[in-house]
Amino acid sequence: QKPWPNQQLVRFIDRLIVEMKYRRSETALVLEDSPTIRRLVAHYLNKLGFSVVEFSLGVELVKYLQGEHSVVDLMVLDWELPDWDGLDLVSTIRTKKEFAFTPILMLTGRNKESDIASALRAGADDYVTKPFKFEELAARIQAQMRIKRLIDELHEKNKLLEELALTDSLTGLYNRRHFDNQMEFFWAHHERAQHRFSLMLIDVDHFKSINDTYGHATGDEVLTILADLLKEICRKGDLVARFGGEEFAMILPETGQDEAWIVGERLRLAVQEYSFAVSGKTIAMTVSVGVVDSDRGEIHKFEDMIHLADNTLYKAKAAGRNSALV
Ligand code: GH3
Ligand code: MG
Ligand code: MG
Ligand code: MG
Ligand code: MG
Repeated sequence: QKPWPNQQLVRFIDRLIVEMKYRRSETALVLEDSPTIRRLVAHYLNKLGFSVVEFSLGVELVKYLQGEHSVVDLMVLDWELPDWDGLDLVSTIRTKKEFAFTPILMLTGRNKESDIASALRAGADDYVTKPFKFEELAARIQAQMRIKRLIDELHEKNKLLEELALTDSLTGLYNRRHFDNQMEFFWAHHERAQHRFSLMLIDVDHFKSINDTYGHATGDEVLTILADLLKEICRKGDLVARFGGEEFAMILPETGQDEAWIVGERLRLAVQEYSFAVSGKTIAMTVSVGVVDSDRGEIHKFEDMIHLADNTLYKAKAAGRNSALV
C-alpha cells in the first residue's frame, strides 16, 4: 500500500540475508604442525560443513587473525608448535575483543589433568587429546557451535536494537534523542577545539492544512518523502534528524552559517519544486528554514543553539514562510 518502503524493514531484511550467507559458510581454522593430523582434522571439519583454513605455524594464524575481513567461527589449535607455545597463543588470541567468544578447541598429545586445566584457564573452551575419535571431536565442536551461534544472534539483535533506538520509526531518519546527543557532542567538540558547525531547523509550512485536506495517513507519507529528499540534498557527513512532528534538523559539521544558509536555500527551493506524489495525488508544499552556527557569541550550551535556530525559523515564518534565514 505504501509507495515508499519502510527503510527500517529493508535494513532488517538486508541484515538477515547477510546473516544467512554467513551461516552457510562457517569458517574453521586448524593450526597443527603435523601435516597428517592437520589434513585429517581439516577433512573432518569439512564433513561437518566448515570451510577450513589450515596453518602449521602460530605466526601464520596470528597474521590471518590480524587480517581485515577474517570471520572466524571456530579454531582448533595444537599445543606444541615449532614457533609458539599453544597456551600462550590462546591467551594472546583472547586479548583481542573480536575473538573473545570464538570457540577454541585444543587438540593435543598432552593429556595430564593439570594440562587440561591450564589450557582451559588460558582461554580454551574445550580440550581433546590425541589420538582422538572423530565422533567425540564432532560432538564437542557441535556443543561449542550451539553457544557460538546463540552469541552471534544476540549480538545481531543487540546491534539492531541499538540502531532502532536512534531511529525515527516513521521516516527512518535519526530521532530527537540521537540528535540531542550529537548536538551535545558537536558543541563539546566546538568548545574544546573550536570546530565550527551549523544547525538548520526545517519546518513544513501550513502542514496542518495538508492533514486537513488529504488526511493524516497521507500527511505521514508526505513526511517520509520529505525525509528522503532531505537526505538526498544534504552533504556527506551532515546529520539529518526528525526534530519532532513536521520539523526536521540538520547538523552541518565544519560549516559556517553563510555556507549552511546556501544549503538551506537549496533545500527550500528543492521542496518548492518537488511534487509530493501520494496515492495518485500530487501535493505541493513549502518549508521554512532557520540557520545558526556555533560561533555566535550568545551560545553557551547546545540548547542555546537550538533555541536560536528556532527563533530564526520563527522569523522566517513571520516573514511569509517559504524562506530560509540566518
Ligand atoms: P506553520 O508551521 O506554517 O506555522 O503551520 P503548520 O500547520 O505546519 O504548524 P502547526 O505547528 O500549527 O501544525 C503542525 C501540524 O503537523 C499539526 C500536526 O497535526 C501535524 N503533525 C505533526 N506530526 C505529524 C505526523 O507525524 N504526521 C502527520 N500526518 N501530521 C503531523
Ligand atoms: Mg604439534
Ligand atoms: Mg512545526
Ligand atoms: Mg508550529
Ligand atoms: Mg509547520
